[in-house]
Amino acid sequence: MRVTELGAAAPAHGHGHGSDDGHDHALDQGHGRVVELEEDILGANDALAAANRRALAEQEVLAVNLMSSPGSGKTTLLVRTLLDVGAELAMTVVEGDQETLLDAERIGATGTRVVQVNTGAGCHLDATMLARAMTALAPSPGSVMVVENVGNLVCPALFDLGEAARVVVMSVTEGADKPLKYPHMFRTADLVLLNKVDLLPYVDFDVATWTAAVERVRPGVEVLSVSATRGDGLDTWYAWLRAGIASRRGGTATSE
Ligand SMILES: Nc1nc2c(ncn2[C@@H]2O[C@H](COP(=O)(O)OP(=O)(O)OP(=O)(O)O)[C@@H](O)[C@H]2O)c(=O)[nH]1
Ligand SMILES: [Mg+2]
Repeated sequence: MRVTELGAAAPAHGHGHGSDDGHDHALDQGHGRVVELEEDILGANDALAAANRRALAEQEVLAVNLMSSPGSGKTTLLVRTLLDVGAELAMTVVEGDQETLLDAERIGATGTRVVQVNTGAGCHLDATMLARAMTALAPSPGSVMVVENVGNLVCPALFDLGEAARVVVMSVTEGADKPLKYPHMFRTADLVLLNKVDLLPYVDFDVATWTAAVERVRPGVEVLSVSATRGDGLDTWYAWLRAGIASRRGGTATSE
């Protein structure tokens, strides 16, 4: 059977993190003003993200942008992380969701300081939202601030928040082809976590195929297999966080 392929008519436009992506699905040659507006929005966001990045660097706060499709296990991983190393790393959390305080309540139950940002119809956090959350949270110098973005494998990738690192979570129930189908999310990742590996015996998910797909989209990126519920791989994830905050603190070792 022949498959007809229709690509985006106009080139995508850049945003922070040095990628070449944009909301190109809305663009075509008959919508020049839409292109301009989009560039304005992304340009304004990038300027604010740069200000956030400067402020976070000055305060020696490590900001980690945690992204995935809905339900991959971001909050579950965070809750477990906070219980295990939250005090050691002085962690705070910004929760992004379209509606509800549900995730913030799960985080708050661990005793961690958390701010919930509701985006309403919006599909991602942006740099303005993070700036407001940073003011409300006032993370302490030398701490780790994790930002759980809105569950969405597309839009959050396009908006730089001023984070120091991007962590993409994918779970084994989503299908090994997803890095190829949603490349923008993986293309700017600093770390990719494969979650729910406890379910591997029960799902049709080929880890080698998935790993090759990640490598094709983001060559050389660090990949970790984890189970937020069973605990697999979490020590390596915590070591990654410790190394990140140690370098942010100017190379001094963190307390164990
Ligand atoms: N078996 C298994 N289930 C998991 C694991 N991690 C998370 N889950 C389950 O997956 C479901 C979704 O987890 P959440 O942590 O809410 O996912 P999320 O990415 O925060 O979801 P959104 O915030 O809605 O995008 C819950 O039922 C979790 O218990 C895991 O490692 N193994
Ligand atoms: Mg969540």
